[in-house]
Amino acid sequence: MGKRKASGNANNPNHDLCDFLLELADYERNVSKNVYKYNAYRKAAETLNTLTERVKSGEEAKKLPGIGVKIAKKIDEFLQTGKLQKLENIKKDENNVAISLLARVSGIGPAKAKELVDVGIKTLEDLKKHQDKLTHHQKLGLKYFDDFEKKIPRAEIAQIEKILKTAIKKLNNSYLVTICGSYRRGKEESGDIDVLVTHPNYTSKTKNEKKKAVSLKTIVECLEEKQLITDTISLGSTKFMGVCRLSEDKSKPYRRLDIRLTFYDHYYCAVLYFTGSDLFNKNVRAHALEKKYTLNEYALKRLTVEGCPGEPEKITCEEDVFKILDLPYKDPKDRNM
Ligand code: DTP
Repeated sequence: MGKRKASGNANNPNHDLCDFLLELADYERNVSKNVYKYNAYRKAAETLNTLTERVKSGEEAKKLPGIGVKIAKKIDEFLQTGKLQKLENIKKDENNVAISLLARVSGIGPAKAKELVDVGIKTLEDLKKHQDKLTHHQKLGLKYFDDFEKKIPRAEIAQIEKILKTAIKKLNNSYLVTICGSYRRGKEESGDIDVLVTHPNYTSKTKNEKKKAVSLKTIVECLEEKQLITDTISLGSTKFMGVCRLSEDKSKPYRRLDIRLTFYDHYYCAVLYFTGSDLFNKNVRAHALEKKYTLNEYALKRLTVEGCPGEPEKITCEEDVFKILDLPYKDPKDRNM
């Protein structure tokens, strides 16, 4: 999962407003641990990110989804003064700044960041001197800190996609491979690369012996051989977390890469989930509940009268989920909210 949620659109006429909202969101997640406010600021930033015109006042912004009285007031303050006192105050506290910085390291969450700051580890330099306090993941996060902060241009993911698909299909032509996340939503830049893989013979009903023919480890080894995967953060039977780089160009940054192997009968729910955006997912899930269904990354299930999930619906494409939930199909590029 991507760490930093930048506005992601350099041509966005409300770029500075999105940035301050995302800084507030980061603060709420990392320091206050208020997920509700974190989501609210992110939603407001996403709304502003979709506009083609500059917002002229808080009053005008208030008419948009996800922007209430309090955020509108902050927008007015920023438009009038070029800054936000609340953020200035937050930045005055060096522990807040340190927690926010350390939480940007891949593998370090808000709790670990606070724990480190509490024992006086406040900078990346401090972290480098205390690597004994870090897990394997966090050490890699530190090693590649600068690279992981860089957004991945769409064209580079397209190159990686080609290498991945060619290599995996060479192992077995029936593998299905989809790069999800913001790339699938058509964004020009992404924070990381989220890959889903399945095989028609690999279903939740497949017998264990047959399942062995489909192996994430084999896929990872093959991509290591191709010199695409450079580091492994973790490798289980269904999830790989690691690092990749285009090998032909050593000036290219190292990138965070996740590969998930899912059952064929779960694949399209997984594709829907990992395409996001997370706010879009939350809206679909809420709608599903209204329709007496429960939806997650594995399945869509009707709720019984007692409110328990029943048998999974047969899902053979993303459209099936929309149809069953009585929602008009949304192209991935329209799921940015
Ligand atoms: P980025 O460009 O920053 O990587 P992203 O690909 O949308 O943006 P992630 O890589 O963090 O975001 O996650 C991939 C998708 O997984 C995301 O779009 C939706 C889903 N997802 C992740 N976390 C959640 C969550 N908490 N709730 C719902 N969906 C989620």
